[in-house]
Amino acid sequence: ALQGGMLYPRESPSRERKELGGLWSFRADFSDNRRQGFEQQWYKRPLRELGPTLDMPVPSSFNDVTQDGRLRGFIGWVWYERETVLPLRWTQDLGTRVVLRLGSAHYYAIVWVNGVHMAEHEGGHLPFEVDISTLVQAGPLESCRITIAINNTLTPNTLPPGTILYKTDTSKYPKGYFVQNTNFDFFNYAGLHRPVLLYTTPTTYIDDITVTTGMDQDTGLVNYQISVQGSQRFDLKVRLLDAEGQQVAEGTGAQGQLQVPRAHLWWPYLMHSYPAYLYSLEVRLTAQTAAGPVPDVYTLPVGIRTVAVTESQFLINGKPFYFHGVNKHEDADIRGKGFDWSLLAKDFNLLRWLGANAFRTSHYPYAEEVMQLCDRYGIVVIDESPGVGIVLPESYGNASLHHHLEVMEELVRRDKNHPAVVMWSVANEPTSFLKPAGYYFKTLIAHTKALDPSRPVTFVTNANYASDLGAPYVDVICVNSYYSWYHDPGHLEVIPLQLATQFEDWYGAYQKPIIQSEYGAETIPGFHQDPPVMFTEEYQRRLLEQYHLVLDQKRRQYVVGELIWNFADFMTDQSPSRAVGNRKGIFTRQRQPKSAAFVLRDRYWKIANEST
Ligand code: BDP
Repeated sequence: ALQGGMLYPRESPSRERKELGGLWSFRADFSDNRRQGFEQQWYKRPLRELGPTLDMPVPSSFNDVTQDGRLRGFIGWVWYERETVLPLRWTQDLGTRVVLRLGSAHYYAIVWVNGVHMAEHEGGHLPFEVDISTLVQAGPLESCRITIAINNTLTPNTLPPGTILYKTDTSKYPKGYFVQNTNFDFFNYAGLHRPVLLYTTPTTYIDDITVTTGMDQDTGLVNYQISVQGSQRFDLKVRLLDAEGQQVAEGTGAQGQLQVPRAHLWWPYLMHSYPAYLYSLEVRLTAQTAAGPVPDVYTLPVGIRTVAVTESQFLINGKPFYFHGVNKHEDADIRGKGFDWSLLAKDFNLLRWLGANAFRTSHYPYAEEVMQLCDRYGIVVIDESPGVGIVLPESYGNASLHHHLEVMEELVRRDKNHPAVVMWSVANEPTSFLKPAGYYFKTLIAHTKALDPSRPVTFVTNANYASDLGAPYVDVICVNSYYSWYHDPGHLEVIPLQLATQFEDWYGAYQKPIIQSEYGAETIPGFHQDPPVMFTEEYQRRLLEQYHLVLDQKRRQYVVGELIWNFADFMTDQSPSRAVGNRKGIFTRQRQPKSAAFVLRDRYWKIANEST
């Protein structure tokens, strides 16, 4: 089990934060064994003293920032470094705890501060942090140098898995030549993708908060559990404030239940005239120290809502909810998977324009700032782990399973308090028909449910309903299909029969609600032809419309959602079947609409208006 909480670093009267965004020094280790950085101990001295460095923006992927093609496809260790000046009150006040936090580092990261090894973390999509107080307060230091080495290599035991293929035919490849293979199509961008920051807390501090909510008639129930680190001598007070800042309930102690008469519920976008209502849970800790009482304050947004699944429905606050939305990627020009506020704001404006009420975080956890906006706008989330491309038999072994369980622990720890998150997805399109997949998914799903009994769990399948060994354990069936694209390319007329059969087969076998979790067609904007042919805007529209015919029948029965593949075009590995990336977006990579976006917009608003 994991040590400690992973509360998002928020400012408060007892907490400060200092962002370390901007230009960092950077060097990729191009040596043959990629280990020169370790042999020469690049963390011991400023990076620039040991050779040339580049200016690298953080947060960003490093791949598309320079004109160097070798760096774009680089596999191995890259090194980031920056110095920062520390406020005196952080280094001289021994009652202050100073924490270095990385929103994500893809894929494996090692962190040094002033040459001292501080932390290592595996996994490219979840935060980690390290307490650096002792180091910066011994001295005390006025500044410190942060060095981060990151390796983007994927192996059969990483998540996502990948394989390094050595090309040994010396008549074709130079000595030592290798390539990274993956079983997913998106580009394996790497680097410091999310904010890096320092923040402080008092030495006795609020370490974690877990909130679950319920309803009893019109009384909202907010169950809370707080964990405190540091000393054992403290008091805890909690207050729940409404959106106007008025106190509506209060409590004391590390756990309890707050009752909110006539509570405003957190409703999804377009399902209510006042969607996404958020309360604030203000947690106030007072530690009793020799020097007197020392406070720590943390305020958590709370949405009161319930989630339940029946044989044929997905219920939010007891009402049937239909997911009409998208699958996304964290992907854009230049920055790759780097977090960017402008992009985030644009994407949410597009989602609302579209009338989308949901998305899946295909195929890895997104930045915490994304999840916060979902809470605020009422965009419902299927929160997916990086379990994409679990295809090889080796990837079902104990080492892989062990790591996958830990990733689910990290994901639930990070995202458990978001009202927008209504379901966990442990994987996308695994070879769930392979023999070891049964045990693997049974264990993984049971573990996730034990971590969070309040939400349903699924994984996304493209296997045959009759041979899928993971499907018996999910709460909702999520199916991807590409009729008239990968199957029967060009034959739009087969979609109604094939799609209806798909739904009837799955429902017949499991009697569980179904989400069409992917469907779509590759489209180059500006390509037009009628009658439609593949890759034109007309073909994408027509394919969607054929799917919608069947979805309209089945959504009145047991189909509870449809998520288009994909929100926007995104970069992929180079291959003969991809013309500068995957073009199944209804928006271009620059977030401009293709014709299909208007089809979906009409449809989503129509569905939303029917249900209110
Ligand atoms: C699906 C995958 C998705 C791909 C898509 C495609 O889940 O990640 O991008 O196919 O090929 O199978 O467009």
